[in-house]
Amino acid sequence: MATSRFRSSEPALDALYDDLSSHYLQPLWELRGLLTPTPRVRAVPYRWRADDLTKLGRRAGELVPIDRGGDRRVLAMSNPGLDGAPFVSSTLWAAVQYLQPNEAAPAHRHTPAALRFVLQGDGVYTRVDGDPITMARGDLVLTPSWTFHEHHNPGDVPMTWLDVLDLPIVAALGAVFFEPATGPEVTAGRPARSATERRWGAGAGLTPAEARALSPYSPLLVYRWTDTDAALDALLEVDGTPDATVRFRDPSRDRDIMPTMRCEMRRLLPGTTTRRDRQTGTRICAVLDGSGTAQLGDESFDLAPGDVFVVPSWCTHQLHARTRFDVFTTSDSPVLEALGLHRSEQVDP
Ligand code: 1HN
Repeated sequence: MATSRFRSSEPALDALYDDLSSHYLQPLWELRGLLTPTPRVRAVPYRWRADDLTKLGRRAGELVPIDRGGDRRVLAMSNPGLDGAPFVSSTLWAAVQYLQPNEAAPAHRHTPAALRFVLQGDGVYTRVDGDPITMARGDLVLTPSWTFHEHHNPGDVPMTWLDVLDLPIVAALGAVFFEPATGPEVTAGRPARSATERRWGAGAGLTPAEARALSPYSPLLVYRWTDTDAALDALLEVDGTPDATVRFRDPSRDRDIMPTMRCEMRRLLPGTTTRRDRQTGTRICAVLDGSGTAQLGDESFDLAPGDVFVVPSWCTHQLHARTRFDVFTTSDSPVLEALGLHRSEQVDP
Protein backbone atom coordinates (compact mmCIF):
# COMPACT_ATOMS: atom_id res chain seq x y z
CA MET A 1 0.00 0.00 0.00
CA ALA A 2 1.25 3.41 -0.94
CA THR A 3 0.03 6.73 -2.18
CA SER A 4 0.67 8.13 -5.70
CA ARG A 5 4.19 7.40 -6.84
CA PHE A 6 5.93 10.18 -8.76
CA ARG A 7 8.74 9.52 -11.27
CA SER A 8 12.04 11.19 -12.03
CA SER A 9 14.82 10.39 -14.48
CA GLU A 10 17.34 11.28 -11.76
CA PRO A 11 17.97 8.03 -9.86
CA ALA A 12 18.36 9.67 -6.43
CA LEU A 13 15.21 11.74 -6.85
CA ASP A 14 13.33 8.74 -8.17
CA ALA A 15 14.40 6.76 -5.10
CA LEU A 16 13.15 9.62 -2.90
CA TYR A 17 9.79 9.54 -4.72
CA ASP A 18 9.57 5.83 -4.10
CA ASP A 19 10.18 6.29 -0.38
CA LEU A 20 7.83 9.28 -0.16
CA SER A 21 5.11 7.15 -1.65
CA SER A 22 5.51 4.34 0.85
CA HIS A 23 5.39 6.90 3.68
CA TYR A 24 2.21 8.47 2.34
CA LEU A 25 3.91 11.73 1.43
CA GLN A 26 3.68 13.67 -1.83
CA PRO A 27 6.02 16.37 -3.21
CA LEU A 28 4.08 19.58 -3.79
CA TRP A 29 6.47 20.54 -6.61
CA GLU A 30 5.08 17.66 -8.68
CA LEU A 31 1.44 18.41 -7.96
CA ARG A 32 -0.60 20.27 -10.56
CA GLY A 33 -3.96 21.93 -10.46
CA LEU A 34 -4.19 22.67 -6.74
CA LEU A 35 -4.27 26.42 -7.10
CA THR A 36 -6.14 27.41 -10.22
CA PRO A 37 -6.63 31.00 -11.39
CA THR A 38 -10.39 30.49 -11.21
CA PRO A 39 -12.43 27.65 -9.64
CA ARG A 40 -12.03 24.30 -11.34
CA VAL A 41 -15.39 22.68 -10.71
CA ARG A 42 -16.21 19.04 -11.43
CA ALA A 43 -19.98 19.44 -11.29
CA VAL A 44 -21.51 20.41 -14.63
CA PRO A 45 -24.69 22.35 -15.40
CA TYR A 46 -27.61 19.97 -15.79
CA ARG A 47 -31.40 19.94 -15.93
CA TRP A 48 -33.74 17.19 -14.70
CA ARG A 49 -37.11 17.27 -16.46
CA ALA A 50 -40.30 17.33 -14.39
CA ASP A 51 -41.84 14.75 -16.65
CA ASP A 52 -39.06 12.24 -15.99
CA LEU A 53 -38.98 12.98 -12.25
CA THR A 54 -42.73 12.44 -11.97
CA LYS A 55 -42.85 9.25 -14.04
CA LEU A 56 -39.83 7.70 -12.35
CA GLY A 57 -41.11 8.74 -8.91
CA ARG A 58 -44.43 7.05 -9.68
CA ARG A 59 -42.67 3.86 -10.82
CA ALA A 60 -40.59 3.84 -7.65
CA GLY A 61 -43.86 4.31 -5.75
CA GLU A 62 -45.28 1.18 -7.35
CA LEU A 63 -42.19 -0.96 -6.83
CA VAL A 64 -40.54 0.22 -3.67
CA PRO A 65 -42.27 0.27 -0.30
CA ILE A 66 -41.60 3.35 1.78
CA ASP A 67 -39.80 1.37 4.48
CA ARG A 68 -37.04 0.24 2.17
CA GLY A 69 -33.92 2.37 2.19
CA GLY A 70 -33.96 4.94 4.96
CA ASP A 71 -37.74 5.13 5.17
CA ARG A 72 -37.79 7.73 2.41
CA ARG A 73 -38.66 7.24 -1.26
CA VAL A 74 -36.12 9.60 -2.66
CA LEU A 75 -34.47 9.88 -6.07
CA ALA A 76 -31.15 11.67 -5.71
CA MET A 77 -29.98 13.92 -8.53
CA SER A 78 -26.52 12.72 -9.41
CA ASN A 79 -24.44 15.33 -11.20
CA PRO A 80 -22.97 13.86 -14.44
CA GLY A 81 -19.60 15.42 -13.58
CA LEU A 82 -19.24 13.71 -10.21
CA ASP A 83 -18.43 10.13 -11.27
CA GLY A 84 -21.63 8.57 -9.98
CA ALA A 85 -21.74 10.25 -6.56
CA PRO A 86 -25.36 10.81 -5.47
CA PHE A 87 -24.75 14.56 -5.13
CA VAL A 88 -26.00 17.42 -7.25
CA SER A 89 -22.71 19.23 -6.60
CA SER A 90 -19.72 18.75 -4.32
CA THR A 91 -21.57 20.69 -1.59
CA LEU A 92 -25.31 19.97 -1.92
CA TRP A 93 -27.72 17.07 -2.18
CA ALA A 94 -30.88 17.48 -4.24
CA ALA A 95 -33.61 14.92 -4.78
CA VAL A 96 -37.27 14.43 -5.45
CA GLN A 97 -39.28 12.67 -2.81
CA TYR A 98 -42.50 10.87 -3.64
CA LEU A 99 -45.12 10.02 -1.01
CA GLN A 100 -48.29 8.14 -1.89
CA PRO A 101 -51.69 8.47 -0.21
CA ASN A 102 -51.81 6.78 3.20
CA GLU A 103 -48.06 6.55 3.42
CA ALA A 104 -45.90 7.86 6.24
CA ALA A 105 -42.15 8.38 6.37
CA PRO A 106 -41.26 7.80 10.04
CA ALA A 107 -39.48 10.27 12.29
CA HIS A 108 -35.72 10.59 12.43
CA ARG A 109 -33.15 13.32 12.74
CA HIS A 110 -29.72 13.98 11.35
CA THR A 111 -27.15 16.75 11.42
CA PRO A 112 -27.43 17.54 7.70
CA ALA A 113 -30.12 20.22 7.32
CA ALA A 114 -32.91 19.80 4.79
CA LEU A 115 -35.43 21.97 3.05
CA ARG A 116 -38.45 20.96 1.02
CA PHE A 117 -39.93 22.90 -1.84
CA VAL A 118 -43.26 21.49 -2.98
CA LEU A 119 -43.49 20.94 -6.72
CA GLN A 120 -46.78 19.06 -6.99
CA GLY A 121 -49.90 18.25 -5.02
CA ASP A 122 -50.92 18.93 -1.47
CA GLY A 123 -52.28 17.03 1.52
CA VAL A 124 -48.96 15.99 3.04
CA TYR A 125 -47.88 17.28 6.39
CA THR A 126 -44.42 17.15 7.85
CA ARG A 127 -43.99 17.11 11.60
CA VAL A 128 -40.89 19.00 12.69
CA ASP A 129 -39.94 18.40 16.34
CA GLY A 130 -43.58 17.46 16.85
CA ASP A 131 -45.15 20.47 15.13
CA PRO A 132 -47.32 19.40 12.15
CA ILE A 133 -46.80 21.60 9.09
CA THR A 134 -49.09 21.18 6.10
CA MET A 135 -47.42 21.32 2.70
CA ALA A 136 -48.85 22.58 -0.57
CA ARG A 137 -47.49 23.56 -3.94
CA GLY A 138 -44.97 26.40 -3.75
CA ASP A 139 -44.51 26.13 0.02
CA LEU A 140 -41.02 26.03 1.52
CA VAL A 141 -40.63 23.85 4.62
CA LEU A 142 -37.47 23.66 6.75
CA THR A 143 -36.22 20.67 8.69
CA PRO A 144 -33.04 22.17 10.15
CA SER A 145 -30.06 20.27 11.49
CA TRP A 146 -30.92 17.76 14.25
CA THR A 147 -34.68 18.39 14.22
CA PHE A 148 -36.89 15.30 14.20
CA HIS A 149 -39.00 15.11 11.07
CA GLU A 150 -41.57 12.77 9.58
CA HIS A 151 -43.85 13.01 6.56
CA HIS A 152 -47.48 11.88 6.37
CA ASN A 153 -49.80 11.73 3.39
CA PRO A 154 -53.36 11.34 4.69
CA GLY A 155 -54.72 12.80 1.44
CA ASP A 156 -55.78 11.06 -1.74
CA VAL A 157 -53.12 12.20 -4.22
CA PRO A 158 -49.41 11.42 -4.36
CA MET A 159 -47.12 14.31 -3.57
CA THR A 160 -43.73 15.22 -4.99
CA TRP A 161 -41.33 17.71 -3.54
CA LEU A 162 -37.76 18.82 -3.96
CA ASP A 163 -35.44 17.95 -1.08
CA VAL A 164 -32.21 19.89 -0.74
CA LEU A 165 -29.70 19.02 1.98
CA ASP A 166 -26.25 20.26 2.92
CA LEU A 167 -25.22 16.61 3.30
CA PRO A 168 -21.99 16.76 1.23
CA ILE A 169 -20.76 19.74 3.28
CA VAL A 170 -21.57 18.06 6.58
CA ALA A 171 -19.98 14.81 5.34
CA ALA A 172 -16.83 16.66 4.23
CA LEU A 173 -16.61 18.16 7.72
CA GLY A 174 -16.92 14.71 9.31
CA ALA A 175 -20.03 15.78 11.21
CA VAL A 176 -22.80 13.42 10.04
CA PHE A 177 -24.92 12.00 12.85
CA PHE A 178 -28.25 10.21 12.44
CA GLU A 179 -30.82 8.69 14.74
CA PRO A 180 -34.30 7.26 14.28
CA ALA A 181 -36.95 8.48 16.70
CA THR A 182 -37.79 6.14 19.55
CA GLY A 183 -41.02 5.99 21.45
CA PRO A 184 -44.57 5.75 20.19
CA GLU A 185 -45.43 7.29 16.86
CA VAL A 186 -47.42 10.50 17.19
CA THR A 187 -50.64 10.20 15.24
CA ALA A 188 -52.64 13.14 16.58
CA GLY A 189 -54.51 15.12 13.94
CA ARG A 190 -53.09 18.26 12.48
CA PRO A 191 -54.18 21.73 13.54
CA ALA A 192 -55.06 24.18 10.81
CA ARG A 193 -51.88 26.13 11.49
CA SER A 194 -48.59 24.98 12.93
CA ALA A 195 -47.23 26.49 16.14
CA THR A 196 -44.19 27.80 14.22
CA GLU A 197 -46.48 29.81 11.93
CA ARG A 198 -48.69 31.05 14.73
CA ARG A 199 -45.68 32.30 16.65
CA TRP A 200 -43.46 33.58 13.84
CA GLY A 201 -45.58 33.78 10.72
CA ALA A 202 -47.63 36.91 11.33
CA GLY A 203 -45.81 38.58 8.48
CA ALA A 204 -45.46 42.33 7.89
CA GLY A 205 -42.49 42.58 10.24
CA LEU A 206 -44.40 41.37 13.30
CA THR A 207 -42.54 39.05 15.64
CA PRO A 208 -42.93 38.27 19.35
CA ALA A 209 -41.36 41.19 21.25
CA GLU A 210 -37.85 40.48 22.56
CA ALA A 211 -37.80 36.94 21.21
CA ARG A 212 -34.87 35.87 19.11
CA ALA A 213 -34.10 32.47 17.72
CA LEU A 214 -32.09 30.45 20.20
CA SER A 215 -31.18 28.02 17.47
CA PRO A 216 -28.80 28.73 14.57
CA TYR A 217 -31.77 28.56 12.17
CA SER A 218 -35.03 30.39 11.57
CA PRO A 219 -37.77 29.64 14.13
CA LEU A 220 -40.25 30.03 11.26
CA LEU A 221 -40.18 26.64 9.56
CA VAL A 222 -42.64 27.20 6.71
CA TYR A 223 -43.01 29.94 4.12
CA ARG A 224 -46.36 29.85 2.35
CA TRP A 225 -46.75 30.24 -1.38
CA THR A 226 -49.62 32.71 -0.99
CA ASP A 227 -47.23 35.08 0.85
CA THR A 228 -44.35 34.56 -1.60
CA ASP A 229 -46.65 35.06 -4.57
CA ALA A 230 -48.13 38.27 -3.16
CA ALA A 231 -44.67 39.63 -2.26
CA LEU A 232 -43.40 39.05 -5.80
CA ASP A 233 -46.41 40.70 -7.41
CA ALA A 234 -46.11 43.70 -5.11
CA LEU A 235 -42.38 44.08 -5.82
CA LEU A 236 -42.87 43.93 -9.58
CA GLU A 237 -45.62 46.49 -9.40
CA VAL A 238 -44.00 48.93 -7.00
CA ASP A 239 -40.55 48.80 -8.60
CA GLY A 240 -41.96 48.75 -12.13
CA THR A 241 -39.39 46.13 -13.16
CA PRO A 242 -39.91 42.87 -15.07
CA ASP A 243 -37.66 40.91 -12.70
CA ALA A 244 -38.18 40.57 -8.93
CA THR A 245 -36.57 38.35 -6.30
CA VAL A 246 -37.58 37.78 -2.70
CA ARG A 247 -35.35 36.14 -0.12
CA PHE A 248 -36.63 33.82 2.62
CA ARG A 249 -35.27 35.12 5.92
CA ASP A 250 -35.17 34.32 9.60
CA PRO A 251 -37.84 36.72 11.00
CA SER A 252 -36.05 36.93 14.37
CA ARG A 253 -32.64 38.06 13.09
CA ASP A 254 -30.99 39.47 10.01
CA ARG A 255 -29.86 36.23 8.42
CA ASP A 256 -30.72 33.41 6.07
CA ILE A 257 -33.17 30.68 7.07
CA MET A 258 -30.41 28.19 7.91
CA PRO A 259 -26.61 28.52 8.39
CA THR A 260 -25.78 26.59 5.24
CA MET A 261 -28.55 27.41 2.76
CA ARG A 262 -30.12 30.51 1.24
CA CYS A 263 -33.51 30.44 -0.46
CA GLU A 264 -34.94 32.88 -2.96
CA MET A 265 -37.86 33.05 -5.35
CA ARG A 266 -37.62 34.98 -8.59
CA ARG A 267 -40.43 36.09 -10.91
CA LEU A 268 -39.80 37.23 -14.47
CA LEU A 269 -42.43 38.80 -16.67
CA PRO A 270 -42.94 37.30 -20.17
CA GLY A 271 -40.14 38.12 -22.62
CA THR A 272 -37.63 39.11 -19.92
CA THR A 273 -33.98 38.12 -20.29
CA THR A 274 -31.87 38.51 -17.17
CA ARG A 275 -28.29 39.75 -17.05
CA ARG A 276 -25.70 37.02 -17.19
CA ASP A 277 -24.12 36.42 -13.81
CA ARG A 278 -21.93 34.00 -11.96
CA GLN A 279 -21.13 33.37 -8.33
CA THR A 280 -19.12 31.04 -6.15
CA GLY A 281 -21.08 28.16 -4.65
CA THR A 282 -23.83 25.93 -5.99
CA ARG A 283 -27.29 27.09 -6.99
CA ILE A 284 -30.15 24.61 -7.31
CA CYS A 285 -33.18 25.97 -9.10
CA ALA A 286 -36.71 24.63 -9.55
CA VAL A 287 -39.31 26.03 -11.92
CA LEU A 288 -42.62 26.44 -10.14
CA ASP A 289 -44.58 28.08 -12.94
CA GLY A 290 -44.15 29.14 -16.54
CA SER A 291 -41.62 28.30 -19.20
CA GLY A 292 -38.36 29.69 -20.47
CA THR A 293 -34.72 28.83 -20.91
CA ALA A 294 -31.60 28.83 -18.79
CA GLN A 295 -28.26 29.50 -20.45
CA LEU A 296 -25.70 27.83 -18.17
CA GLY A 297 -22.14 28.14 -19.42
CA ASP A 298 -22.25 27.04 -23.07
CA GLU A 299 -25.45 25.07 -22.71
CA SER A 300 -29.04 26.14 -23.12
CA PHE A 301 -31.79 24.26 -21.28
CA ASP A 302 -35.48 24.50 -22.06
CA LEU A 303 -37.51 24.79 -18.88
CA ALA A 304 -41.03 23.74 -17.91
CA PRO A 305 -42.85 23.67 -14.55
CA GLY A 306 -41.31 21.17 -12.13
CA ASP A 307 -37.92 21.09 -13.88
CA VAL A 308 -34.89 21.26 -11.61
CA PHE A 309 -31.47 22.51 -12.69
CA VAL A 310 -28.08 23.01 -11.09
CA VAL A 311 -25.77 25.96 -11.63
CA PRO A 312 -22.29 24.89 -10.51
CA SER A 313 -19.89 27.28 -8.87
CA TRP A 314 -18.65 30.09 -11.13
CA CYS A 315 -20.72 28.84 -14.09
CA THR A 316 -22.41 31.68 -15.97
CA HIS A 317 -26.19 31.80 -15.62
CA GLN A 318 -28.83 33.69 -17.58
CA LEU A 319 -32.59 33.15 -17.67
CA HIS A 320 -35.08 33.95 -20.38
CA ALA A 321 -38.81 33.95 -19.65
CA ARG A 322 -41.17 32.84 -22.41
CA THR A 323 -44.21 33.24 -20.17
CA ARG A 324 -44.41 34.63 -16.66
CA PHE A 325 -41.71 32.59 -15.02
CA ASP A 326 -41.32 31.65 -11.32
CA VAL A 327 -38.03 30.08 -10.27
CA PHE A 328 -37.11 28.91 -6.79
CA THR A 329 -33.39 28.94 -5.97
CA THR A 330 -31.47 27.56 -3.06
CA SER A 331 -27.73 27.93 -2.64
CA ASP A 332 -24.88 27.39 -0.21
CA SER A 333 -24.12 31.15 -0.27
CA PRO A 334 -24.32 31.55 3.55
CA VAL A 335 -21.38 29.14 3.86
CA LEU A 336 -19.30 31.03 1.30
CA GLU A 337 -20.19 34.35 2.94
CA ALA A 338 -19.30 33.10 6.42
CA LEU A 339 -15.90 32.00 5.11
CA GLY A 340 -15.25 35.18 3.13
CA LEU A 341 -15.33 33.19 -0.12
CA HIS A 342 -18.46 34.58 -1.72
CA ARG A 343 -17.86 36.27 -5.07
CA SER A 344 -20.44 37.28 -7.63
CA GLU A 345 -20.35 39.33 -10.77
CA GLN A 346 -22.28 40.29 -13.88
CA VAL A 347 -20.71 38.88 -17.01
CA ASP A 348 -21.09 40.72 -20.27
CA PRO A 349 -21.63 38.28 -23.13
C1 1HN B 1 -33.94 12.65 4.55
O1 1HN B 1 -34.03 12.46 5.87
C2 1HN B 1 -35.07 13.03 3.87
O2 1HN B 1 -36.43 13.15 5.79
C3 1HN B 1 -34.99 13.24 2.52
O3 1HN B 1 -37.33 13.54 3.94
C4 1HN B 1 -33.83 13.07 1.84
C5 1HN B 1 -31.51 12.48 1.83
C6 1HN B 1 -30.38 12.09 2.48
C7 1HN B 1 -30.41 11.88 3.82
C8 1HN B 1 -31.58 12.06 4.54
C9 1HN B 1 -36.36 13.25 4.59
C10 1HN B 1 -32.69 12.67 2.51
C11 1HN B 1 -32.73 12.46 3.88
